[in-house]
Amino acid sequence: MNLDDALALLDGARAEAEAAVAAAADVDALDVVERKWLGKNSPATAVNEAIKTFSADDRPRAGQAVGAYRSAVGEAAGARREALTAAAAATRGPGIDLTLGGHARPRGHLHLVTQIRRELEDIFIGLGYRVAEGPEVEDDWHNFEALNIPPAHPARSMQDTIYVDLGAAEQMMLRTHTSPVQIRTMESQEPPIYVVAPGRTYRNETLDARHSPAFHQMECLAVDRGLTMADLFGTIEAFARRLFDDESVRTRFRSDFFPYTEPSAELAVSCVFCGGDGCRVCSHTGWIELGGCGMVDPQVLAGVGIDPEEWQGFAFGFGLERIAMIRYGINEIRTFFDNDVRFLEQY
Ligand code: FA5
Repeated sequence: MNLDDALALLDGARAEAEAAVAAAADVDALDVVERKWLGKNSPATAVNEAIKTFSADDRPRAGQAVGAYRSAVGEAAGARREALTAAAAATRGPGIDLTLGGHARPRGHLHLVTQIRRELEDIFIGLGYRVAEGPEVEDDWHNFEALNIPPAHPARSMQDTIYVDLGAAEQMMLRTHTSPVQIRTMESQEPPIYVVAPGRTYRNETLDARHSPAFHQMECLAVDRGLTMADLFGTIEAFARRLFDDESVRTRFRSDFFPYTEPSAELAVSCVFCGGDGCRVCSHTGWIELGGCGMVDPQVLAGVGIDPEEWQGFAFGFGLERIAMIRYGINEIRTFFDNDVRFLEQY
């Protein structure tokens, strides 16, 4: 083979190869065409073999011709391969592309109030308490009367709620606090008693930043021999330090009134944001109110058949939303039940 033969061979081969590429009906057929026109037995290889017999002047021209042939046929095959693949994908429809990876389902988590409730339960269980429960729809005796709040008592007007009349004798209501669980526990078990009772409570309340008609409280009740206010104060201090994970948190008790405790106190903790110096969260007082507490009134003990000469008790109750608001600096109670995932997923 001389140079002219080689150029003629490549010219003819190129035309044939391009026609074969265009005629390839699928990718498999195209593979066969490519092997034939660009592979080991192709005209390009034959010319390459012959080049070494050419004169030094002819070799570069022959080499260039082989290069031009390879790139022309190679490009035509590449374009045809792309077109065939796209056409095949279009006829398959959207299909399943296993290389894309999956769509993970977003995982939820417990509501902030439930998290706080469980954390508090753990703290009190660590102190030797049991968790008690009571119904959200309560009767008059447990919600009011057994707690020294008879029908005309002014404390009732501060805790108005939804009442359900079940005939003349019976009136049920949505409980206004968790204190009725104190009564239910004392009615059903002998002292010594150490229980906490978390749960939902309801009041006829205008919704504002810190008050809601439905909220959560946690009640704590201890009945044992020889309990004093020192036990009450010590228990509250221990729980507040554990809850806020801060040994410097101080507790404050100010004289207050609840018909079922005597003496009674309002319970506050030093502001965990400013350490008691005063800031926006604590309205510049340095203190944040958590709830109420006191020594169980001897009359309440006697009312459920526990001898107040032998047994003494202390109790306290506080709001769970309030604790969460303090702990995380949340200033709007509505956010707890708006159920906006953008808020809830932060905690
Ligand atoms: C009581 O409910 C008493 N039963 C507490 C108690 C228990 C006193 C045992 C003595 C012995 P008070 O009404 O202050 O007290 O409510 C206690 C806490 O519940 C408040 O400090 C607040 O944190 C929360 N709370 C009360 N009303 C609402 C409301 N409408 N929305 C949100 N939280 C509330």
